[in-house]
Amino acid sequence: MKQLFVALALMAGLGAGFQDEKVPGLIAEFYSIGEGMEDFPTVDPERKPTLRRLDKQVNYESTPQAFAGTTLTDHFYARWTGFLKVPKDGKYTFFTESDDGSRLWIDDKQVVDNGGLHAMEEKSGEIELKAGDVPIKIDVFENEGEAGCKVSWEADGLPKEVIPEKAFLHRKDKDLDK
Ligand SMILES: [Ca+2]
Ligand SMILES: [Ca+2]
Repeated sequence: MKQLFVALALMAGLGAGFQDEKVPGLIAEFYSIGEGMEDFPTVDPERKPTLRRLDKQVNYESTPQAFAGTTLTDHFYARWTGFLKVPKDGKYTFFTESDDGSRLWIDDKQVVDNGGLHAMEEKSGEIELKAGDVPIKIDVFENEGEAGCKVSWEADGLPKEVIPEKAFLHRKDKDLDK
């Protein structure tokens, strides 16, 4: 009996270890919505994404064709989740430039609101951050026409740039990280 407990405790420990480990990239989830939208759709949390993959950054120029290596052209929703590596304490400005609407959250606080129907358009927001890893979420929806999404940051001593690959992490995923 004691051996069984030890085995279970070990398995639980290993499971947690795998999940806790952070590795480069963001988890990207794409949903085909199948009808026109004027703002962010509500996606059933139980619904499986049309496509789930890892993305190194969010840096997609506007295109009238399929978006970012997917087969989705119109009427879709995409979400990127993971962690942002904040290099040092300070005030950060985040920017999303998107077609159509996009939003950005840090640690469940919405920092950028760039919603609604529009061509490539940039909006920004500011937040005070401490050095370390903070949860980040970005989402975008595409109604019709062109679609694109680029996410940048800027801070004291950090000129505005598309957030680089090295700043994104996600918790190791059993399907995406083998
Ligand atoms: Ca389109
Ligand atoms: Ca569009």
